[in-house]
Amino acid sequence: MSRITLSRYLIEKTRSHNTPADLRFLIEVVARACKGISHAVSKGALGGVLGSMDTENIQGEVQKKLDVLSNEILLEANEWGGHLAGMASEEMDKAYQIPGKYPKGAYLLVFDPLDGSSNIDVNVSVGTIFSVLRCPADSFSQNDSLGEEAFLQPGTKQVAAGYAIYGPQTMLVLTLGDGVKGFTLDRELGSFVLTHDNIHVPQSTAEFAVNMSNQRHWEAPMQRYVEELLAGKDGPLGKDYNMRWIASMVADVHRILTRGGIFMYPRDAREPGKPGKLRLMYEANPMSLIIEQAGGAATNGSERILDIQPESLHQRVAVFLGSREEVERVTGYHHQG
Ligand code: AHM
Ligand code: MG
Repeated sequence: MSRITLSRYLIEKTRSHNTPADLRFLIEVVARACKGISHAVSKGALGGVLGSMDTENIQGEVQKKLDVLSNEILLEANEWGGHLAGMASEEMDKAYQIPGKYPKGAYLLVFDPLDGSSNIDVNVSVGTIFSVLRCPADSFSQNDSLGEEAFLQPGTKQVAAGYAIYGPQTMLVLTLGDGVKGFTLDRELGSFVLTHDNIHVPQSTAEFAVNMSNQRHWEAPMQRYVEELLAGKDGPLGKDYNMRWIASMVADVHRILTRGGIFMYPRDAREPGKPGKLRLMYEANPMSLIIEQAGGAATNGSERILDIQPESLHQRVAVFLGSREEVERVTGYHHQG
C-alpha cells in the first residue's frame, strides 16, 4: 500500500469532510515550518544555534537563540500565504499583524514556537505547539490592526491543534476535531508520513508526570492525590506508579498519548494570582484538544480547560491532563476542597 503523506491526508480530508482548502494550506505551511525548525534543532552546536540571547520574552524568561529562530521561521512561513488574519506566540508580547502587502485570511494561528526551552541546550526532546482559531468578524480596527480580543476564544473553538516533537524522530501530531493522527518525518522523502492512525490515550495507567520539586508549594487536593500515587500498592489506589518528568510538555504529552498517564502542572503558592506555569492559549488549549480527541481528559483542577474563557493572550492555567480515570480522580479531589 502506498504511504499516506500529510498532504494526501489533508487533500482527502478536504474532499470527504469539506475541510476548507485554506485550513489545509495552513496546516501544510505549519508543517513545513516545523521541518525547518527540526532541521535547525538537529544541527545543534554545529549550526551555532545553542545558547541564550540577551533578551527576555513577555513572561520575563531569557530567550534561547532557538526560541527566537523558531518564532521567525513560523512567522515568515505563515505571513504571506493569505490564510491568516493574525498570529500570536509565546515569544511575542502582542498579536502579530500580517504585513499590509499580503492578503488576510480567515484564521488565527497561536503557537509556542519551541516548547521545553530548558531542554534545548542539553539535547533532550523539544517541540512546537500550535492552535488554530477562526478570526471573528469585525476584528480589525479602523487602522487595520488586529487586537488581542480576536484571539480570546475558549479552546472549544479551536478548528485544529497540533504539535511537532523534535526527538529521536520528528513527528507531527494533529487533530482537526475528529480524532488524532500522528505523522513521522521521513527525512529522505522530506515529507510527514502517516504512521499513527487514530491515537488513543490508554484509560488506566500507572504513570504520572509532575515536577516534584515544587511539592511544598502545592494546594491540599494536589498533595492528597500525589501522596496516594506515591503510596502505591499500600495506598488507596492499590497499585504502584512510576514517575516521569521530561520537562518538555510536548515530550511528556507524547508519552502519555502513547502509553497513558497523567501530566500535572498545578496551581501553586509561589506566585499568587498566577495559576500554574503553563499558558492557556498556546500550551494548555491545543494539548487539551488533542488529549480529549484521543479519549482522555483535561482540566485545571476544577473545570474543563477547553471551556475556560481566556482573558489575556499569555494567561496561565493549572493543567491536569491524560488518562481519564486519573484526571477525574484529581479533579474530584479539587471539588471536595
Ligand atoms: P517553556 O515554554 O518556556 O519551555 O516552558 C514550558 C515548559 C513545559 O514544556 C514543561 O512542562 C515545563 O515548562 C517544565 O517546567 P519545569 O521547569 O518546572 O520542570
Ligand atoms: Mg512552552
